[in-house]
Amino acid sequence: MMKKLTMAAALLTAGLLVACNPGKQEQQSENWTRTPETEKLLANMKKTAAQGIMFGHHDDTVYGIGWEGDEGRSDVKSVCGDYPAVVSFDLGELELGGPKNLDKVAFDTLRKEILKQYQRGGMVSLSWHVRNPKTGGDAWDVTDSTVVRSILPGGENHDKFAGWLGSVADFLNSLQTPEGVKVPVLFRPWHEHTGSWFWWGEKLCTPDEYKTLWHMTVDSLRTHGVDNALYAYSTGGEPQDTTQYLVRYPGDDYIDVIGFDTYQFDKDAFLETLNRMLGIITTLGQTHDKVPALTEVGYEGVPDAQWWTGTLLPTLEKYPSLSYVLAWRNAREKVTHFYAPYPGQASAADFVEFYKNPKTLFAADVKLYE
Ligand code: BMA
Repeated sequence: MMKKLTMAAALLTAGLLVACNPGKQEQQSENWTRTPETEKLLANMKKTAAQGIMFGHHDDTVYGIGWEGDEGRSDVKSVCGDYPAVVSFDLGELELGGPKNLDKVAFDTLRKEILKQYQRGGMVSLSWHVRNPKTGGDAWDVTDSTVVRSILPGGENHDKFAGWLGSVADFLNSLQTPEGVKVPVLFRPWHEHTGSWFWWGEKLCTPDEYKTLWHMTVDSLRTHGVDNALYAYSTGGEPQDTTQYLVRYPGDDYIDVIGFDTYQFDKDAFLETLNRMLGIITTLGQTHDKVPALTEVGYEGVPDAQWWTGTLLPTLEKYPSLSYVLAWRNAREKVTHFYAPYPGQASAADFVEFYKNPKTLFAADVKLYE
């Protein structure tokens, strides 16, 4: 009930602000602040770009190829000697209230690992492969194209979804050091929405519905006192230009990081997408004062032994304002599904060269909260 009322209050405020201030439609929530550490993170993400590009890896410290839950272990560290500067985790199924996420990692473990990454001076990004609130299926259930509408204000699943946002807020608010400092995170929900494989994807909702989904999400978290989050908007590789990239952009007041996700299948197509999209986010990063990042990338199984220094790095180097690049997970339960090397893997030696390059930054190279 509490959640319902808070949500209603936030949306009412949002509506009033838009009504009184039609020229500034984007500014729907006010009276929110960021913790000093969160401000530092944002400022340092911009600053470190001048030094180089931070390397990131999803689920890096919770499992890898042939191991799970070993204290301090990381496939990336086992190969090059340092942790990634960015570690990402997923909040999928937090909304169900169980102890583990969709990839069977305990939320208590995530909380501890997020704190450790903060103590290293590195950053944490959180995605949310949230279940389908209408059908009960997973994030990839696209059988119903009215799901987003159903959770917006007035929709039949609005109250249920408000509760789900409340559980995300509780988790983000619970990320604290023993001294009570809230750990800043980059929250990256509603990603790859320019494709249609998630229930919030392009063919599953209108641009207005998608933007309202974002406004509702961020306004709700802010209303719940989340002041330790930055927000990332990340498309797939579909947009052809800056105009297309911005079709569903929720507005500068809601977004801090602009990125995209793309994977290599065919090399030429991958390089074309990478260059086109990096050009788009570089331009928009400047004109909108946002931090550009390659929020997910990879070549499954990294079968090209020179991929890191032969394909990825030479392209990234052409876009010096880029903050970070993040490789997807090394699945311990699906051993061909990995995106970073592990000792003995075909691209491991090349990854060490990538690590040694002065333009790549790992955990020991960054101090994001000072
Ligand atoms: C996908 C795959 C899935 C996983 C999901 C969320 O890309 O890795 O196996 O469940 O991400 O992490």
